[in-house]
Amino acid sequence: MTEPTQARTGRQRQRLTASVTDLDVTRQRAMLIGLVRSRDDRARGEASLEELALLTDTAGSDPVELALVKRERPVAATYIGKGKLAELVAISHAEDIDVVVFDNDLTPAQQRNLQEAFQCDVVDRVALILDIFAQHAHTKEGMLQVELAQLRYRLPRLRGRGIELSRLGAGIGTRGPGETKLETDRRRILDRIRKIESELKDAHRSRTTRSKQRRSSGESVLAIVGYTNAGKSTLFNRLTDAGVLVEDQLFATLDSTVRQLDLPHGHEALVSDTVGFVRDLPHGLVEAFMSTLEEIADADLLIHLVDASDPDPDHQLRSVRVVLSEIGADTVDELMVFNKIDAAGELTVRRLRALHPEAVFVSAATGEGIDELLNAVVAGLDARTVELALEIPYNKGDVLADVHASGDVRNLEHHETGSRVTVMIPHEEAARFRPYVAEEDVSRKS
Ligand SMILES: Nc1nc2c(ncn2[C@@H]2O[C@H](COP(=O)(O)OP(=O)(O)OP(=O)(O)O)[C@@H](O)[C@H]2O)c(=O)[nH]1
Ligand SMILES: [Mg+2]
Repeated sequence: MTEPTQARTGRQRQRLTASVTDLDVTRQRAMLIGLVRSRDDRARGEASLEELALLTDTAGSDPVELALVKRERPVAATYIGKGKLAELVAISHAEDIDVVVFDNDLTPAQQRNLQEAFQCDVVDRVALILDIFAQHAHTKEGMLQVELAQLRYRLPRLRGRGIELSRLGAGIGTRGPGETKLETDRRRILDRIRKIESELKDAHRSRTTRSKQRRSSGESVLAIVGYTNAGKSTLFNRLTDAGVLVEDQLFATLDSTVRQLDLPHGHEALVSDTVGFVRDLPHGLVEAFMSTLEEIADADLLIHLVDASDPDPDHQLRSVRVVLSEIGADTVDELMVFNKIDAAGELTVRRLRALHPEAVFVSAATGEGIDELLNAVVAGLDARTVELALEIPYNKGDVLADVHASGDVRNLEHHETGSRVTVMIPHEEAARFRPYVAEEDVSRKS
């Protein structure tokens, strides 16, 4: 599978950060290489490589060659075997390739060795995603988070490459906020990392204060989450008229936006549009973006948007769940919503409805299903589970029995003043236990 892919149209060609605008902006020609372990792995490998092509395009390079290599285990020094490597090097020379992108993680040593073999830049999926994030981050906090992830990624890769990288600065893996400040000296990088970490901590503190204020105003908070390009921002705009950026591009949204949303029957909520997820989202990036992503874990209800027109919506679903659990949001109630039903085809929609009877089906583009979604949100908020810490006097045995019957008791201790119970309970049922809420209401969610 080394046929050239067509350059995609309609996408933004060049999105360069200020630091590199004075450099050559012609698009790089990229060769993409994926590895599959067995024949059964092939379909997954091809889908992943196709997605890598989209990512490459989004990063501003043209994926002109795609190669899927079958190999049980990667070679320690060069990832792919000698013969295959020679073959691919020859193709890369013939095709005038500027950058080789591996779908899998490369060790710093593999990256160096491959660079020598190909005589051009070699990057992996992580570097590519970091590069896109670097180009798309706009707020101060977003830029700091990306820079932090980039510095941590580059640190072990400094040897012999650092100087070259900081001078070139024209392609994938070389751009980023603060590029000019980026010194190759290890110690300076470490200093910079520490400085960013402390700045992010400050940003985090003010964010936490804001979110506490919101909490105390008693408003419910919704977060739209999902795979990149699922249509989160389109839905967000339809719900709130916010006018955030929508693009047929991966990771168009990096900074979360919060708006007020009017729900049926006079309910109100805050809703946030968030960064999209992707398979194998680099862990370092998730970590660097943790303070942004924490908003998701803090929400009362997640609107989990899935692109119904994707050839494999289930893989989107799974990848998103992996990241949700990484950020501690897997316990937040979730409303599954399939989007783009206008583009998905009737049969697909019917199949998905059968597989996911609890889900809502919408088209954020045409507005179909949106009323149903709003009603489902209200129902979801009502039915969500909240955590209550109660203290029930011993003479109220009936209340304790009621707690046991209504919720899932997580902890029960007997104190002098009464039984202390931690219980997960449906929001609608929580109200009647209010008189027994212990010292501090631990329920962030009611
Ligand atoms: N046909 C169709 N296209 C849609 C629909 N919703 C969104 N899109 C398109 O899908 C693409 C991605 O939409 P976005 O709203 O930017 O997606 P996103 O999930 O915010 O993407 P990121 O922020 O990049 O993760 C755009 O080209 C939208 O026009 C829909 O209901 N139907
Ligand atoms: Mg978006």
